[in-house]
Amino acid sequence: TKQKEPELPLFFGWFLLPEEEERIKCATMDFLKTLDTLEAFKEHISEFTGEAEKEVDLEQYFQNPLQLHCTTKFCDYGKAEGAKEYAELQVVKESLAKSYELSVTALIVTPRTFGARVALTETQLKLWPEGADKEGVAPALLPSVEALPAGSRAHVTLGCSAGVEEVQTGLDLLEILALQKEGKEGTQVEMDLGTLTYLSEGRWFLALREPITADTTFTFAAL
Ligand code: 2AM
Repeated sequence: TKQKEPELPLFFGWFLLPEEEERIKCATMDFLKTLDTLEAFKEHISEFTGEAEKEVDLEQYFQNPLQLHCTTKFCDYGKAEGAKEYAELQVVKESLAKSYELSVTALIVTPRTFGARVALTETQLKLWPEGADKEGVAPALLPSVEALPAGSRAHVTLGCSAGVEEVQTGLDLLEILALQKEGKEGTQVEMDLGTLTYLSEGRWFLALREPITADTTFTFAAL
């Protein structure tokens, strides 16, 4: 008889502690509330609604994920490429259940996703799988993504619009970073939290003046 393989989780990542989750949700919701009242945002409202003039309540527009986290490796219970290798890495095994402080340096909003960019430290980058940044990236975007520093895709999904899967947040973030690198920034607005930049097709990037930190635990989710 075949020996049973050890089971692999859905994904590994840094999970925000419950009290941190509440704090981050409140701060980021306040930003959404302000964003949809800005004239600059209203000018591009049709990219969210499909119609000019129509209003959008961004707090309703994005559905909240169950538990805030920053995915390191999506394993899909072992079906994803490199899942087993990742789970067996010494650094992964040693890091399970350990505490990490994540630093959120920017927020992104697109018609599909709402997310927080995470700036990984050298230590945290050791848990970032090689090649993770470019996984599932459209061929046209690959060269720009390959030119970005490792870990550029690291993020916390804060919400997705109806019918959009969470994996989209990282892809939206990479697209924004690539556009920035090409100097394709549009309108800029100074906000209390930082500088908001428009990057065409309903994409917005808020560079935070002060990073928002969050205490997390590195672990896996089986659900
Ligand atoms: P996220 O990290 O952008 O939020 C479970 O589905 C988790 O794994 C989600 O948090 C999701 O997106 C992430 N995820 C799902 N599919 C993925 C993929 N193909 N590549 C990377 N991450 C993925």
